[in-house]
Amino acid sequence: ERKWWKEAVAYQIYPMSFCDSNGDGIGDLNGIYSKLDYLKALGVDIVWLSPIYDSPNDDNGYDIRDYRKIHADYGTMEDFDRLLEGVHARGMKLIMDMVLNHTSDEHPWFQAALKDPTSKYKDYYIWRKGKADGTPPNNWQSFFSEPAWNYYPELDEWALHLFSRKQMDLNWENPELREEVYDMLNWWMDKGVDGFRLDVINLISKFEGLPDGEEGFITGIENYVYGPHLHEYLQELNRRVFSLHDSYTVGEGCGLGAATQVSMTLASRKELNTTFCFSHFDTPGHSKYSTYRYDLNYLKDYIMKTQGTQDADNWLTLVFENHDQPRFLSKITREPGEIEPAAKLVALLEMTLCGTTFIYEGQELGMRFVEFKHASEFRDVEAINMYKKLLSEGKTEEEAFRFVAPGTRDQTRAPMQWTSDANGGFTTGTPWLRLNDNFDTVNAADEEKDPDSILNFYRAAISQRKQNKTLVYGDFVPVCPEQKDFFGYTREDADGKYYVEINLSAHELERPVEMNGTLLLGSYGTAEKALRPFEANLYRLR
Ligand code: GLO
Repeated sequence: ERKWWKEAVAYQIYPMSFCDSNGDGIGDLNGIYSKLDYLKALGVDIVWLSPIYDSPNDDNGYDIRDYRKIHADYGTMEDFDRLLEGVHARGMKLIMDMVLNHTSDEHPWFQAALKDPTSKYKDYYIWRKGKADGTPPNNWQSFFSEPAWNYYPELDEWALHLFSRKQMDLNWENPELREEVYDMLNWWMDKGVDGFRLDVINLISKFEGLPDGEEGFITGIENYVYGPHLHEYLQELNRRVFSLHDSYTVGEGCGLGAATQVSMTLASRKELNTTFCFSHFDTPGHSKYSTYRYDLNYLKDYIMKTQGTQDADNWLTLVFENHDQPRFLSKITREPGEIEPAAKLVALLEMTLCGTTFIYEGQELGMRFVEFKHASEFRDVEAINMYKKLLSEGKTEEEAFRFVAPGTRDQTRAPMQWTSDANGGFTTGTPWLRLNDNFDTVNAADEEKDPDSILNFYRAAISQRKQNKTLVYGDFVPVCPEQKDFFGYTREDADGKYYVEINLSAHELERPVEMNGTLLLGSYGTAEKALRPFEANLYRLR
């Protein structure tokens, strides 16, 4: 069944880093408003805003203090309403990032719980007595290099936090809490937003008794990554909120493989429309902290497996970059001559496969890894905690810095590069996080003027996807799938047949097969006898 969100190109904005309109060094809603025409010209259909709610910003807004208030750094509710209108006036949709697994410890619910343990709000969170020896209730570790429990002497109890010590996990077993959440989500939907990106939504159900976990990278994770009530809660969310509106939902499935994620998105189950899968972000044996050359043959395998799971009942997402991961482009190559074709390769792939496609701000410009100079430049709580932990384990400052720098989430949170002016045109003030030094050559203004730029290639690839719905809905059939370093496939339905050929390597490659078609878009402009490094071409066959 065809749906607007299946055909959509979504664009993730990290508001802090997108565009600053008032010179305080922090991006804001009016800054986003001023770039709506840029987004429209790119071909964006859905704008996704990372959290813009009132928050002490321990985790840059993923720690919400008030779900119904705009963070003062970003503007006011009036600014938000104007932005939403501006998005809709351009025929685009807006989805909100929603953090439902936890709130800030400064949220009034948590504060009420602390003040009065008999209040109903106490049970909105997850409290336990410590062990007899004074240690936490279990051995769980948070995602941010700390134990997952805070001790509150006033209650003589511990409260669970899977992320930072200021992000307190909500108790989804409490029906009153769930009611508050549905009310709040419906309030945003009634305002006119078009859906939600749901942060770590698969973590909301924890196993009964919160048993000790097996010691590992994140000790305890098996006790909540796919909890016993997850499907029940998602169905309730769908029944009480999503299905009441023409909405689109994308859930973040943290620590889940592609196969498990499908269980949350089958249309017949009425839970979420789509989820993100990140298992292709790094090749096996590597993490976001490794600096290595990503082998695109691995990506090809991943795509062949996942595109196959597409059927009438399930829909995928295509995503290569977000605010939690280093730039994908820089994993493929850091060789100056290869960067442009590699960026175009990713663009062509994304716009010719099945799935709702996501672009992360700056991806369309070929923004790349940031050469951090010192740990004092890190702003991300995950990176800072990890750095401190490494020091406490005996690493030198230099060693700890070298380890964290390539993987810190600050990598993709570095401000947008709009122009070659001071601070890349992001702000007239002092940016909250350093920019990449290369904004004098990599920036939107210059790329707009250059017909061969990465930006204009993204525009062209998106425009092909919009003109030819076969690229969205057609059958995916691999061509010469055994051929190493080569990725070929056709997309076909009653309306047409298209062919994509890609050289996955940095060397020249003989075509394993010649197809007779019209070149619609090529990363080198025209096609030649052999495929050049990372060359990617799209043809119409009929
Ligand atoms: C990824 C999120 C991340 C948040 C975390 C806590 O896992 O997108 O940025 O820090 O979920 O809310």
